[in-house]
Amino acid sequence: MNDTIISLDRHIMDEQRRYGGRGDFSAILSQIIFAAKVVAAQVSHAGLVEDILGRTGKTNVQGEEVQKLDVYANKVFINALNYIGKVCVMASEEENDMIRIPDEYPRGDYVVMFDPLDGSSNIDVNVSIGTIFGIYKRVTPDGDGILDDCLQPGHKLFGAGYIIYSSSTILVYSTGNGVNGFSLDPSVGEFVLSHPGIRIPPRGKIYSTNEGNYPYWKEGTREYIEYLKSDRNTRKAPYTSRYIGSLVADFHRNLLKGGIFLYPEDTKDPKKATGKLRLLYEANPLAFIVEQAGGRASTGYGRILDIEPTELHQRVPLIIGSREDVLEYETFAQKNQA
Ligand code: AHM
Ligand code: MG
Repeated sequence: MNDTIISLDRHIMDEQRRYGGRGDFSAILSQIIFAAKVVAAQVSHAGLVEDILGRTGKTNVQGEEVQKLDVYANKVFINALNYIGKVCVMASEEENDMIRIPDEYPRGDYVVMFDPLDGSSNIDVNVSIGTIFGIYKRVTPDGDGILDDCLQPGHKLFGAGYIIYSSSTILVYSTGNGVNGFSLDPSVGEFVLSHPGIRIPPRGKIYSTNEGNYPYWKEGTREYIEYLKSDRNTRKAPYTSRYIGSLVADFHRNLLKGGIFLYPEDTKDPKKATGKLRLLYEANPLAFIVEQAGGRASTGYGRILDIEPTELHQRVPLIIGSREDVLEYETFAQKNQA
């Protein structure tokens, strides 16, 4: 039996000692861990409790109105973070506007951006879903955080991570000193270090994309996917296709095994003309993690982390994964702009 299990709390404390800090970030992370455990517990019951599967307006046995799981997760994360005095403003994919800290609680120095339950169309069919978060230092001096605090480029991220609710619940995060993964041990109710020092292979053999969008992709993207499926590619053998349709799950697999995930812009749907996925809640945190693991994240035309955001719910093309694969896509994407 292993008697030197490293809990996530211990790891956070070790990182704080090693890299300094006042413990503010650790306090935020501890609340995210708590919220993740609450959401994980609900997700694991979702198959049993019919009413929490994607339906609202129903009442449960106590006569309370039942919330959709993504709405529930949103509230759990807000309530875990809004009272600790470390955060000045938040923004969530589930909310139209920024989330103010209630008047009765102090404001802190950090900004938290999150997607509380990504891949929510997969909830009803028992497929993996996840939470994604990014943490910035505020740019304004004090008081309520404002839009400028939220609209920071990803290279300013102080830390980022995700939680995947699957056969086990795993939390992966980085504060800019590499990437580590922790699995929730249900017998003790703690996350324990299971994936230390994650590095993504420089080249993979998996591609993940919604190929149903092929007719609406631009020329360069189509050619790239044809190239991967042929034996003309660098591997001299067709790539394997894997697409779950939950970004966190597709990303996590590729992070561990190597490969490329693509959600490029779409010429059919005007809403997806600039991509589907959200810069602040999805693309930036995962781009930060993949770079910390030695990979690359790009729009096809430039680095995700360099984008200066202009609005909260901004969408971007997201091409992310093994460094050599993403760089190769970028050479094909030049044709998209011709
Ligand atoms: P959501 O934030 O509404 O859940 O949408 C994001 C999800 C991602 O998890 C996934 O990568 C993508 O949408 C799948 O989109 P599609 O169904 O168009 O392939
Ligand atoms: Mg999402």
